[in-house]
Amino acid sequence: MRLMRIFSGIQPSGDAHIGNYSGGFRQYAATQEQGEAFFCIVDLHAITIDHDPAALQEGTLDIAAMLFATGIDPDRATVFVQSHVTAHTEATWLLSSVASHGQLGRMTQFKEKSAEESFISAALFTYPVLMASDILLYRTDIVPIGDDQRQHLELTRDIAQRFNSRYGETLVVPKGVYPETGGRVMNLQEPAVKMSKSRGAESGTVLMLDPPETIRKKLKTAVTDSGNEVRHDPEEKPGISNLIELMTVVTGDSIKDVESRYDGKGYGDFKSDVADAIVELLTPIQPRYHELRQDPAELFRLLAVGAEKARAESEPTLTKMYEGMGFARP
Ligand code: AQP
Repeated sequence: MRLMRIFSGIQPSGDAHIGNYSGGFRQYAATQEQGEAFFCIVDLHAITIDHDPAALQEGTLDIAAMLFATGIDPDRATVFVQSHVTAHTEATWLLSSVASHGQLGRMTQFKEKSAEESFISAALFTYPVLMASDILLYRTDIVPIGDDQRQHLELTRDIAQRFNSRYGETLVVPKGVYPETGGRVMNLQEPAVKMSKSRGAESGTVLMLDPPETIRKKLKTAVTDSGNEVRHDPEEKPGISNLIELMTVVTGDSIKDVESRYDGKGYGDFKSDVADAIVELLTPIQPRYHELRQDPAELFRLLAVGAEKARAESEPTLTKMYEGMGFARP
């Protein structure tokens, strides 16, 4: 019987934050237990907006170390770098022919990012097709991701279905897996803006490598709402609701548990407890990260093993795509 296939990607585009933990790292560690998992450091995605060439390699190793530090087992899951497996860029060209230009133009992330850039690259526009290739090449069943990627995952499903209906059953149509809470962690200073590596107030972005005192300060100064009641109501209380969700992400408790524990207690105590819970979560992760990160040769070795497995798994799908589309193969 075929094992369930899991695939997800993360960009080496800056310092990983607690939002990435919520939608990414913790879901990767959990889903690797469920089947054959592939986790990809999507460096080709990181060049869609202005990037610093000197930082790309370092950022790639940073993310590799963070993946292993947060619990990815290299003997169980395949961790690799996107640009090491050329099938991804090849498949992107093939799938571009079944991706709708109009649908790509409706992608919220494209609209938001292009509004901020002085130079809008064609790659920023076609990025979701590369993401579809990443996922579809591995015959993926489930994609653990944050809520911000929901629209791109729907596009991936549309692309797969269109390919299959034009060229015969070739691609597996994947499902997105989203966290029950913390699917979209917001910036602590701007509760209407998603916490992000490259955007939003730095003082409202909790980094995976922040020292405890920085985390405490960021939580203490987090924007809250009128009143003093710890209640989850994203419409009326976006600030406190975000902190409640963060608490559930780092402790595993439900929203109801958190609300009843803080019934009658007020924002001050709650914020300081959220900070403590985050510090407790990150305390074992940070030294593991630093140990792994100081040995780039070992990280490159693990990534080479991953790339070899990824090449072997993706090549047959690419071949089937070429054949289905009628190419004369060598
Ligand atoms: N705020 C968030 N809440 C929950 N999940 C999030 N993710 C990102 N931000 C949040 C999830 O993390 C995984 C890896 O993200 P990514 O680096 O590939 O993509 P991104 O969405 O572009 O992340 P950033 O941090 O916002 O980066 P920049 O600023 O470079 O665009 C994905 O599963 C994502 O959903």
